Amino acid sequence: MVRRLIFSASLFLFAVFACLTGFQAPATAADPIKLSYANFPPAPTFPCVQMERWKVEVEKRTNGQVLVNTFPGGTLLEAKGMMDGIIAGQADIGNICMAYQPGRFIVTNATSLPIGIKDAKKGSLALLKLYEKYQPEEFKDVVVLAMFTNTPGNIMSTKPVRTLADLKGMDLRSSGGANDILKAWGANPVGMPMPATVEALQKGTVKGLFSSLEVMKDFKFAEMCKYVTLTDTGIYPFAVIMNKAKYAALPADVQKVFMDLKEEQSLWTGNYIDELIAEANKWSKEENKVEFISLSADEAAKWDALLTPITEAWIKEAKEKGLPAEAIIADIKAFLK
Ligand code: DTR
Repeated sequence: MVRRLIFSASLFLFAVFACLTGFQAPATAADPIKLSYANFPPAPTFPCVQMERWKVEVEKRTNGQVLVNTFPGGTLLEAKGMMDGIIAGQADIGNICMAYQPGRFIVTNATSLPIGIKDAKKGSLALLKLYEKYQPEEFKDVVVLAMFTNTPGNIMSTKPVRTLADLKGMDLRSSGGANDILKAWGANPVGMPMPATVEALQKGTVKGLFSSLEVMKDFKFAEMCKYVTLTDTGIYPFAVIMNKAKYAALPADVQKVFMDLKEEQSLWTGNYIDELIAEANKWSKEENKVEFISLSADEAAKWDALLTPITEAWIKEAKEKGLPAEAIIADIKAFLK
């Protein structure tokens, strides 16, 4: 009787302790570690496809010790609140587009300057290497699980753009570093995250957008934008980040799975989007009769010349913030090789 009383009392005390301290019993196979993963664009788009691929790989490589619940379409956190939401623990893992907060991610956003990133595979690797070399302060409250870029930007529009004169004053949706590129060409950049673009195009608030061409298919922009002007410049950098305390609480073998996946996932995503572009272009041309416009050599030279001051301005600004700006640019170019 006394023993039973002592047993019940200890159980009660343990329950109180558990409630007060948030103590969690170690996960067993029957009781896996559950992680939430938030993403801002709709499920079929490439940032969410890479999220599902990561989930599958993690669940497989941890033998079911980890379960990842994915939340596409901004259902848990939306684009601009992603970074702070992950730091605050509103979701365990999240995917951010760094261009949506240009002042916050100065080092990694240097990859969005017009400095010759021509495909997402090389871009993604250069971005990840840049991050690892400089370990920018702005990531100190999270753990980076992957980094990748999209392919270079092109103009998708409802009216043809063949010359700088056609582009003058045209309202085009873009974000971050891409805004500077459009401004330099004389267009009027209208900043908003990608998911907001569908409505802006439908309402006519913008006459097109500047981004990677897979969105012609994934967001069905080809149904409204019947012209593509090939400019092939300016990528957007992305990062997959995890809440620091949640990561620290993971068993060492799970942490190893995550770290071993970092570069592989970054390259997988770069490769995936590179391949997606060919498919989207075919769909745009064949199913939606989109005209693809190549600039003449003379015209392209004029467009390129207008972009030189953008990198110079970034170097000046980054130096004022105490960053080794020239070394950052030189490193990105070296990592691309
Ligand atoms: N180009 C950036 C990023 C981007 C490119 N494709 C997608 C698809 C879904 C979300 C973001 C992006 C942008 O324009 O926002």
